[in-house]
Amino acid sequence: METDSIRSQFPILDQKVYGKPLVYFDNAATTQKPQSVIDTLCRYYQTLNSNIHRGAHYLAGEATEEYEQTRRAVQQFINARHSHEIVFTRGTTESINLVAASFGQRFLNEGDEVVVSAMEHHSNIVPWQLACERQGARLQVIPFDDEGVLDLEALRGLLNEKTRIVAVNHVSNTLGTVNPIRQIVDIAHSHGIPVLVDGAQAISHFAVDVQELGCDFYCFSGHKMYGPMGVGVMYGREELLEQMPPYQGGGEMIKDVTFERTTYNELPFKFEAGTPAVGDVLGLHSAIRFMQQTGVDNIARHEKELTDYATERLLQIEDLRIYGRAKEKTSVISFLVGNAHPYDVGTLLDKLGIAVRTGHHCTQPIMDRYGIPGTVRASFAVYNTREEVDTLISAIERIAPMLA
Ligand code: C6P
Repeated sequence: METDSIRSQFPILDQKVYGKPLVYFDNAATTQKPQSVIDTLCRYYQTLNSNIHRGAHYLAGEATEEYEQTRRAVQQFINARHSHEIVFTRGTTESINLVAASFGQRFLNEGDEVVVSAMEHHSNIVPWQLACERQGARLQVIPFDDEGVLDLEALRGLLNEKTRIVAVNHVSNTLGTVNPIRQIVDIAHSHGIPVLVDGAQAISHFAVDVQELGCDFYCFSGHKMYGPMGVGVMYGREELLEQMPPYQGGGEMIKDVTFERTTYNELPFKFEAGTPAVGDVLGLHSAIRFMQQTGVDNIARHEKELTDYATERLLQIEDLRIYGRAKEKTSVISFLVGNAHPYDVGTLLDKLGIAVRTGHHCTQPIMDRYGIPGTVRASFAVYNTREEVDTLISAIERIAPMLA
């Protein structure tokens, strides 16, 4: 894989900030977009813009066709059994809220339990807390060890006849840990309990096969996989989606409306109320094409090499600690240097042209687990290079004494 030819597809990378070449290491927050995705958005608004599924005219027909083609592309990309198991949302957050609200309404009752892990993003905690509050259910939490590995024995101990669902991330956005989803699914399914996977940080890093994982729901965002903001996916198994009530009411999700009674549309439309982000959905199709053309396995290999290299070099810096040392991890490195506040490190790195994220990364329970206020987080994508890692290392070596 030629990193130069990949980088040349991302116009935003070719610029200076504060007079320094941009080193973009905030890919877990959002990835940059290749020209092909940007072109698709322009083409949609220049030649295709119209509302889908309803117009009797040419543009509406073409836009609908491309929208539904994207659904089939997503189905193939994650190997779902049916395209109607793919529901378009605004992103991971909306996907999880949809499941928590709808599944919660249908299956959660007083005294029931929902299991999440201690390394979840707030998006996979708060929607479940809201659902539990509404239904009188309780949240149970799977702990993780110092390295950032989930305690599966504890999970086994938490499951009982009151547990209705297990909701865990595939990859932690703070620790980088890749969780053993197949194993978690086997444990939960042996009790007849469904599993939701937050795939926000997995989908751009390695191949995801929902049938192989065996999960019941899989949620992700387009903007973290080289696609546009404003579009995401909720994959759900047909059998469960059929039993769940609509999340939002409005146009498109109905079959018949009278003041006495409304009947709902079939899957997936039952869960897609109102006008969707058609252009962004088409942009997601281009992002999938970009990943397939680059090769998902090539992306995984490149990012692993970069992460191993960066980890090794970072650990050579005096008094630098990495949070998240699981054997199975993706290209996220959270760290602290000496007693420097992460925000100060991030601000100084920014002035040197290096974009990282600092803070709790919407995972406050992880920070509480380690007793720290936050971390500095560098996260890599397919277009990042060893030279950029070297720039980061020299920058930290330069600023660490200033902050000691
Ligand atoms: N994490 C980060 O910098 P949305 O905002 O809906 O696209 O994704 C939410 C979300 C859910 N789960 C995980 C594991 C995530 O990492 C995120 C988003 C970003 O880490 C923004 S806080």
